[in-house]
Amino acid sequence: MPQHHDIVVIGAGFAGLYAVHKFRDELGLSVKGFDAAGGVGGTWWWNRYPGARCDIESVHYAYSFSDEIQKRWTWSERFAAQPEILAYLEFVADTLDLRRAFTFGTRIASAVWDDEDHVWTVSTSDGDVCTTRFLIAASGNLSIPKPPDFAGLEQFRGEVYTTSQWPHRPVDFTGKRVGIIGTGSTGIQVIQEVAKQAGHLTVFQRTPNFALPLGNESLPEEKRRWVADHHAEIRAGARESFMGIPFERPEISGTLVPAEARKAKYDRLWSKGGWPLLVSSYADVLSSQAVNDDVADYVRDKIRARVTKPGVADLLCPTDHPFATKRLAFETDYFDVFNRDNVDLIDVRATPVERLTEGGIVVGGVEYPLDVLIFAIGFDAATGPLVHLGLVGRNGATLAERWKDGPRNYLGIAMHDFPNLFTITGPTSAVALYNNPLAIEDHVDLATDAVRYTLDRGADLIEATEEAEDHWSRIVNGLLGLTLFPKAKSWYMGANIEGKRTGTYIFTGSAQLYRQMTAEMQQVGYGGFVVGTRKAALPPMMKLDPAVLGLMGVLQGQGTKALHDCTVEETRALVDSFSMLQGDARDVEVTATTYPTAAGERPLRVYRPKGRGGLLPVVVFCHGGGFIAGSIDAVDKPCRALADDLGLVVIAPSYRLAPEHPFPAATDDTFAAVDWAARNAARFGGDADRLVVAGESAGGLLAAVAALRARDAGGPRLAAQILITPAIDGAVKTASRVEYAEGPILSTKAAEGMFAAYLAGTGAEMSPLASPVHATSLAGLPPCLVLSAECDPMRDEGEDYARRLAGAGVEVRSIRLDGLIHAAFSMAGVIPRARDFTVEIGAFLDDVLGRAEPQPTRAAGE
Ligand code: NA7
Repeated sequence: MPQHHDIVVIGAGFAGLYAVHKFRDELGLSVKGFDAAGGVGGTWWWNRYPGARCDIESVHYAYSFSDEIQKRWTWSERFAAQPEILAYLEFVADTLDLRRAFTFGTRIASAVWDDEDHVWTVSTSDGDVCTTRFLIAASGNLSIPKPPDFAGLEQFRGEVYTTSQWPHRPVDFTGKRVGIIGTGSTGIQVIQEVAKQAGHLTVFQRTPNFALPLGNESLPEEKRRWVADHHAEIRAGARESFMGIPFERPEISGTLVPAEARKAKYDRLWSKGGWPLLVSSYADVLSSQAVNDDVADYVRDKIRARVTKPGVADLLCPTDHPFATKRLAFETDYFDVFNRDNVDLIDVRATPVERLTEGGIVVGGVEYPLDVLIFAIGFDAATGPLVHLGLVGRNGATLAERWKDGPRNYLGIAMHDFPNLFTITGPTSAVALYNNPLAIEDHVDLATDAVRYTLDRGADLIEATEEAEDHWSRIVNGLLGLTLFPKAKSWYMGANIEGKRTGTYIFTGSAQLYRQMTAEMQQVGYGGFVVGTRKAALPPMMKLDPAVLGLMGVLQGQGTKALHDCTVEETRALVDSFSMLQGDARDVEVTATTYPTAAGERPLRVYRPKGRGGLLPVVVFCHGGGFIAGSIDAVDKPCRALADDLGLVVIAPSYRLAPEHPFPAATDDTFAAVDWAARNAARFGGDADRLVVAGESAGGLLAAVAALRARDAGGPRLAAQILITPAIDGAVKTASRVEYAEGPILSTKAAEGMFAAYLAGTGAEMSPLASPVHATSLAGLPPCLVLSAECDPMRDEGEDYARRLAGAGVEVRSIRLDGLIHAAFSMAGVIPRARDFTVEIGAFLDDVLGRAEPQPTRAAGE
């Protein structure tokens, strides 16, 4: 009988070591580990090449789970070199007595799922077989080297080294002619070192990379101790940051920042060394081509300033991919190396390597004689390490087959048909853009909790559903599509390996967002998994449009306060700041004027598309902001777009806000604006016979009330009403107010607080002017379009109101937009599907007004 374990862990790097500790020492399960290496350390056991060093600061590139370990270990440099990181992992393994769980020097040959007994049968390269209930693949992301496939490789008589399989003895390059292929992070590190020793170094470069100064320094003894003693303080907030390191927060966008201010910021961040230029500059550096170009130009200027050999500087300047869309590299004297007489740079993009000979490399018919050849050509990243495990799931499923079009899984950690398997830092999980030790802890914690959850329920099986995989694929693909990453041929995209399918291999939302999604999945009882025979419904966030998730990630990265925690002033500032999310302002005619209210004249803007003759329909648009915030400034761009897209005269009134001006100030003002529009539309080429009242959110309620008031006052005559994600009834309890109680963006608590501020002390709760649901009858109201968003706490009340209108004989169209959220309508700059609102409004107006204006097309991908 093969030996049986509760848990088999594959890999003894950061992930495998922590996994053994968690499952064995915390859950008390029987755990067996395997690693092909001769000891612990994973990546840091294998990658022993000269110059191998981590580019995350030492204090952050470490476990966080044990205060004792952090305090007992001190780091000698700001960025630790490979021997020190390996020593750290050996120290951790000894401290926690982890080595005894492992068999080293042993590869996993296969792991086959038994669907009757619900166990995995694991076979090793030694021919040993064991069974396990749960399988933990802690096999890393960058552990399968890309094989060199150069013609004539076997003929080369010199020494050949691969950086990730470096010998355990020192390699001496003194006086030798060395060639290096590969200028990624690894190549850049090794080139810096070898150039100083080799007789001559030839670098064969296919793609120049963006490399930033590392800013390494050795830490004096007292600083080392101080860092160890203060690690908790130093790392505080790490998990709430984009990358798992508490860097300075970026500004939300670089697009509106003047050039001098941008340059000053880049200078400051550059001088810090490491990642800040990317992560602390602008949140849209990886999504806005213009912002990215700006940073890229800055880096290229820095490279040109360093490299003195004519022509070489140009060759070293990356131009074929946006900044940071290939993994950023970090350097100390990489660019200076090319000023040395013993270093040559050969461009193998213009003329690829032809072949190897006995004595060198031939490029473009020229032979470069070499004694030593070093390959730094990268890895079959993300999927490679898992595909190589020989996993066979239910009904003979293999990953090679399943993933031939790119990886497919749930949260990057689990797969349908591969039950009881957890892939730590698996493809599409938050890892490539996240501080790996923290990613690993997060994923191992999740796997441990999943196993505990399963066993606590007396179950022996946990498995992701196909539906969950579908949603996860939609999300990670959508998130990737919002970025510039697809513009690079990188391992992030699976594009570095010939024949590998290019696609979504990484999670490009922030690590913080990923953590929120996994936490929600746990909160709803392993939503998207089958545990035993029980299938739990998908977590609400899984339904969100990817662009909404991307926005959430950006707002989290800004440290944006939840609306319900904001003061009135903070709410106003936040709502105004959302205008940053609205994209470019359309070029339309804008007239700023005023309209009379009971409290005097108030500002109002009229928008009219350019170049359109004749009378146009008129839409009075009431902005949102929960009665306490919002302004005609904040809604300027959506009004311009409405006018331009749909050929409308759009009139946006400012109205008095609570709490300074509670009910009925806002409804009185907006109704006065409708009246003004009816009387003044013609001045702006508007057709008063085609007058429509519209509004978003609180503005939706004001629009609905204005329609009611117009009916009861006998005018103005309205042709239609358009309610966009309207907040209709302050007091109502609906399912959507429970399901989306936390938002995104608008929480139920925030909405209730805003409505309470509007009605404060007026006792108007049951007044039809506070909410039209209190009207005795809704009959006789103009045709109504209600646009609701699936993931909006206000969704149901808008849809319920549409049903009530229909019940009263009003012509109603009610459309729910899947995956969208409250306020999405006015976030077109970051949520492409915001355009769906405009499309629906255009179609509705066509029908009720009998117009035939050109319509915008739907957002791409819809
Ligand atoms: P990378 O980043 O994949 O870099 C590999 C380098 O090797 C890159 O410059 C490649 O050029 C080059 N390469 C690969 N194949 C060839 C061929 N056939 N001819 C010429 N040049 C070639 O791997 P690294 O090891 O540097 O870094 C991996 C990760 O380790 C890094 O991202 C960090 O997370 C740590 P290409 O760009 O494909 O033109």
